[in-house]
Amino acid sequence: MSKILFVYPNKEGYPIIPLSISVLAGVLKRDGHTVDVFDITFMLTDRLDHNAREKTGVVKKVDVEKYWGEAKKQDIREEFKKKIGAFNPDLIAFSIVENNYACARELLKVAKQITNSPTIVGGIFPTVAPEFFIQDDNVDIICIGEGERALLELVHRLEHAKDITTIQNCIVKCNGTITKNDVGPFYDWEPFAYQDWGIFDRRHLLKPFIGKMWKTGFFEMSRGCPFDCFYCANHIYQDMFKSLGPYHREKSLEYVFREIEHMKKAYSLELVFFNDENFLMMEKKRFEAFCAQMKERINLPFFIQTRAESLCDEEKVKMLSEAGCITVGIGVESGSQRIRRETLNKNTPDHVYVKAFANCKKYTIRTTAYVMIGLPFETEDDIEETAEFCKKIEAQSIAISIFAPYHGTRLYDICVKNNFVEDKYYENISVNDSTILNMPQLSRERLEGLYYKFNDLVYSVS
Ligand code: B12
Repeated sequence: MSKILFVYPNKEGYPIIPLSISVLAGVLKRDGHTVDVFDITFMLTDRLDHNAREKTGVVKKVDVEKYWGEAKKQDIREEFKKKIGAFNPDLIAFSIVENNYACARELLKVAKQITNSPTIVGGIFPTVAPEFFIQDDNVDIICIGEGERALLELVHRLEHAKDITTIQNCIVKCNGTITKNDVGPFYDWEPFAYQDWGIFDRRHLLKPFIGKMWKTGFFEMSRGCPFDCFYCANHIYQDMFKSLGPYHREKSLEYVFREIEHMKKAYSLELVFFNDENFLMMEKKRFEAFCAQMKERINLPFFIQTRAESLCDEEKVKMLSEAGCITVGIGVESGSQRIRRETLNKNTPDHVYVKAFANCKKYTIRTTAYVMIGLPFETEDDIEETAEFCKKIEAQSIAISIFAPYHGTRLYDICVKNNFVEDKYYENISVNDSTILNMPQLSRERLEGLYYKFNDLVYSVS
């Protein structure tokens, strides 16, 4: 049996157990392997992400230091060396989103300096931009798309000293040659495996919400999204995997509830968060069964994220509320219909948002409007329109972000074409309170001002 060390280069420091690692670790453990994680979350002095959330009013102020502990600066490279020395892994596995890539790159260097263990990278950034990793001598294998089958196969072949160059979903560098394999079938959650939270610091489970900390667990009921919004990387997935069937797939409800029941008991959960990109995109029968079982088997408050279109049916919203849903996150993105249609390719009309938010209000489900500002071609007037729109729909809270052009999105190409950014990797891609875009119609200073003022614009009485 093998020892696999995951690396979570969570440089923004917001405590969260990433589903990617917890799912992969669970699958490996079920197969009898030993798994651990090197997680930098609590080694940082700056909780960039949380601080921005508090400052913009996304979360109410809570004494997070009391629960997450005083942030103590640690030498991350040294800690990583110690971890590798103590665990002596057979494989080092990095999970990478674009804004933690710079940190991952440094740690990949450290890994190669002190061990001969192979390194594998996976996650959204290696999937949409494998070229960065093909060039990096510290990376041996790149996983494209889902990792469950690929990792199990790789670990098995390494263990039995078999050829690793032909594993589906993998780009493998071996003796100076690079082998790019095709993508294999989607993972179908079979056989059943629990996520593994045991390898993570328990402080990750504490989430601030309405002024208190809640023991929160993250779960998935489905994967994938069929839409083609220009700020999202989904179209790449749809394209890359189109030979395999529809990218959006659902996990069996029995498996979903078996896992939540187990985790609720093991970790005394108080709140459940569903990670699904568009939660309510399911057939009526499944939805009804979900609501009934959520109440009977779990009986905990829960959060979902879904498109406004799926909240227009009043009966459905009522059932959702009765099942225990206390907050719905809805992607409003921009209050300007022109920006939504032309820049974001999200053509949801205003009246759909109005109806969706009104339905939630009627059945006392708290609403969070996800909003982006600093979008390509956006003007100050558009941002004011967004604030007005949030007021109109009576969003109870606003999660505001400054737009970042991630690789793999159509907006990335649009930004490069219009010289708003260069075609390269920006280490500060997600800086919370600023932008990497250089746009003639909206200065950085003005944008930052609007970012911190946004909640006041919406909630101040005029
Ligand atoms: C839910 C979600 C969140 C949740 C995460 C909650 C949690 N506990 O995980 C929250 C809201 C916290 C969040 C935060 C952020 N998110 Co987010 N998020 C998503 C979303 C909608 C689903 C992700 C998910 O859970 N998928 C299910 C899991 C099982 O799949 P997975 O993560 O892809 O992992 C699989 C494979 O990628 C692969 N894999 C992953 N790692 C590894 C490692 C190895 C070694 C191997 C072999 C394979 C492998 O195997 C896994 C299992 O099959 C995606 C959209 C999407 N299509 O992915 C965006 C997405 C991942 N997020 C995105 C972004 C930008 C962010 C933030 C940076 C935003 C911000 N500035 O705060 C942060 C970063 C947080 C972090 N530290 O990683 C972007 C990433 C863009 C990019 N190119 O990097 C995405 C793709 C959305 C988009 N705009 O297109 N996010």
